[in-house]
Amino acid sequence: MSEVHVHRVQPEWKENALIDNKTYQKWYTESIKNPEKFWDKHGKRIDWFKPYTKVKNTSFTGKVSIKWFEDGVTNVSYNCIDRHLKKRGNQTAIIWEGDNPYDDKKITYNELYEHVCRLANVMKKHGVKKGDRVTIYMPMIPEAAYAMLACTRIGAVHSIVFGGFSPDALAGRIVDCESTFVITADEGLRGGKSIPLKDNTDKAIDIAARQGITVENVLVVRRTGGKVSWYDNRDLWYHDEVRAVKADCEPVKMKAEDPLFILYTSGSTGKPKGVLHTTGGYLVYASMTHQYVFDYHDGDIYWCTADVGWVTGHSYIVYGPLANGATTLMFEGVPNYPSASRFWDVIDKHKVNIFYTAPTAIRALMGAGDSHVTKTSRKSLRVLGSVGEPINPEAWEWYFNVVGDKRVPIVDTWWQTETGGILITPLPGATDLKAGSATRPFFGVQPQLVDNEGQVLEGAADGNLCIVDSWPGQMRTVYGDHERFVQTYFSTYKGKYFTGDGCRRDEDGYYWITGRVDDVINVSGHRMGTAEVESALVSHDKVSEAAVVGYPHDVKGQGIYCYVTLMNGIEWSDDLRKELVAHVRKEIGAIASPDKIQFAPGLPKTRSGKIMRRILRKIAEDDFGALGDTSTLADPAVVDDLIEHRQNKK
Ligand code: 6R9
Repeated sequence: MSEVHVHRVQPEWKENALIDNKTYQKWYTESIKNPEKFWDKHGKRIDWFKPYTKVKNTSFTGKVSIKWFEDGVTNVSYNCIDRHLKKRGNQTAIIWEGDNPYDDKKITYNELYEHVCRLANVMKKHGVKKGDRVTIYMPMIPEAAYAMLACTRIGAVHSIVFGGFSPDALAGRIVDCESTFVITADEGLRGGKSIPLKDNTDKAIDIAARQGITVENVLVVRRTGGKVSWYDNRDLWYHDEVRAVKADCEPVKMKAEDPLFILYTSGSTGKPKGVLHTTGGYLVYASMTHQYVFDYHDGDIYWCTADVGWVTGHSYIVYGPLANGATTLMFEGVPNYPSASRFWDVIDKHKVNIFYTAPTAIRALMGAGDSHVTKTSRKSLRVLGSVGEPINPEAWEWYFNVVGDKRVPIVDTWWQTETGGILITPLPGATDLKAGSATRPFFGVQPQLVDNEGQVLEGAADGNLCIVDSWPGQMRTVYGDHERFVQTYFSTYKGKYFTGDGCRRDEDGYYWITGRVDDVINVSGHRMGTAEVESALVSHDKVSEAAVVGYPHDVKGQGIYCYVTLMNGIEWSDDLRKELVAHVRKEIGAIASPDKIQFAPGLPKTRSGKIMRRILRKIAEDDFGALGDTSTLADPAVVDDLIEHRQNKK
C-alpha cells in the first residue's frame, strides 16, 4: 500500500472546537462503558413533553427489538421549530438557492412555523391522521422541508421518493406503504431542465390503482408553471389550500417509538426495503451528530448538497440542523450548472461555513480543473464533509488542498440509511486525518470486524463490518416486514448488526471502508441493488436472463455493467442495447441507467444454478487473469465466450 499521509489536527481546528481529542476519548469510553448513563444525559438535548425514565431497551438477538427513550413523549416539528422561536424567530432557518443562480430566498424560523402549521392544517382538513403514510415526491424546494415537518407535526409518517425515480418506482413505494396522500410539484428544475413530477405522479397513481391502492389526494406545489393534467376530484393546488387554513397547529404528542418516516433503500435481494425510523432516538442522534461531527456553532451557515430524497437530506439538511436551530442551505440545482464553479460561488454568496458533499461530485469537479475553484474565495469555510461512498485519497487530497486551501479539516462520514446518522467519522478538533479513512467511531458506536465465518478479528485486520450494540438513530424495522429486518441485518452474524460493508482497521484503530461486500452497488453515491436492475432487464420481452455487477468508474465510483442473454431467435444489435438502456430508465429511473451492456450467450453458473458474480465482476474489470476457480461451473466454456465478447466489445 502507498504511504498514508496523516494530516494532524491543526491548532486552529482545536481552538474553538466543541470536542478535542481528550474529550473524545473520555466521552467515547463513557458511552461504551455505560450507554444508559451517557444517553440519559444526551437524550435531553431535545425537548420532551413528558421526560423519559427508560433510556435503552435493545436486543440484537431473537426477534430483535430496539427501543430508546420509550416512555418519553415529544414532537419532531416542535423541536425543529417552536422551541427556537423565542430566541431565534427572526433568524434564517432555510436559505434556498434555486437552480438558477438569480433565484434564492431566505425563510426565518417564524416563517417556517407558519408554513409548516398551514400545511399541517391542509393535511388534517383532507383527512390525514396520525400514523397515516404520506408520500413526498418533490424537487429541492423549501416546500419539501415544510412537507416533512408538517407530517411530523400531525404524526403522519412520510415516505420521500427521490424525484429522479420513475413512475413505476414511485408506484411501488406508494403501494408498499399504502399511502393515500401524495405531495408533489408541477415540475422540478435541475441544471436548466425540467422534470415532469406531476405527470410521473399521475402515471404512478394509475399503476398503484391497478394494484389496489387508491391515492385520495395529490397536493401540488407550483414550481415552474408548466402545463400539467388536472383531476378536480383528487388534485389540490398547494397555494390555494394553504391560504384557506389557520396559521397555527398544535403539535401532536408522539411517543419516542412512534414512527417518524419510511425511506426505501436497495438491498442485495428483492424489492427496496422500507427502512423505518422512529421519533425520539432518531432526532437525538441526528442533532447530536450534526453538532459534533460538523463542529456546528450557533450562527454557522451550513450546507449539505444532498437531496431530501436520500437519508443524508433527511438527517443533515432538515432534522439535525433544524433541531439545532441552525441555518441550513437547500440547493435545487446541480454542481456544474451554470458552470463548474457553482458550489464555490454559492459558498461565497452565502458565506457558508460548513460544506458537506459526496465524492462523486468532488471527482467530477476535480476533473473540471482547479481554476473553477481558485477563482473563488471560500474564506468562510471552516469544515468540509464527505459522504455516500469511499473517497479515494486523490479526491480527498484535492478537496483538502484546493477547495479547503490546506486550511480546513475534512470529515469523511460513514453511515447508512439504516443507521439514521453518522457512525464512523473524524471530529474536526479531535481527530488526526488520513486521506480516505472514515477514522474512528462516534460516541456510543462499537464497530467490529469479523471474517466470513463470523470469527471476530482483533487489531489491524480486514473483514466484514458489524456493529455490536444499538445507538439511538438505528432503524427499528423494515416497514411491514420485521422478519426481513431480522434476516437482512442480524442473521449473517448472530447477535450483531451487519452493515453489508467491507472494512479494514489499521494499526491506529482507524477504519477504512472498502465498499459493499453484498450485491449492492454504489453509483454516484446512490445505492442500487443489482437484483433490481436485473429484474428491470428481464421484464423486457427480448431478454431471457440478466446479471448485473459494478465496475470501477472514474467519476461515479462504480458503474453498472449488465450481462444480458436474449430470448431464442433475437439478434443482438446496437439498437437493442439502446432499447434496453431506455427500458431500465423507465422501470427504475435515470440513476439506474446501465453504463455497459454486454451480450452474453450464457452466464457462468454453478451446478445448482447460482450465477457466479465474482467471475462477472472480474470480466467487467478486464481482469481476465484472476478468475479464480471455474471448475465448479456447470459449463466452464461460457467464461471463454464472455471474455471473447468483452474483448470484441460486442
Ligand atoms: C449515508 C448514505 C450507505 C452505503 C454504505 C457504504 C457507502 C456511505 C460512506 C460510504 C465509504 C463513506 N458509504 N458513506 N462508504 N465511506 N464515508 O450514503 O446512506 O445511501 O444508505 O448508503 O454507502 O457502502 O453501506 P446509503
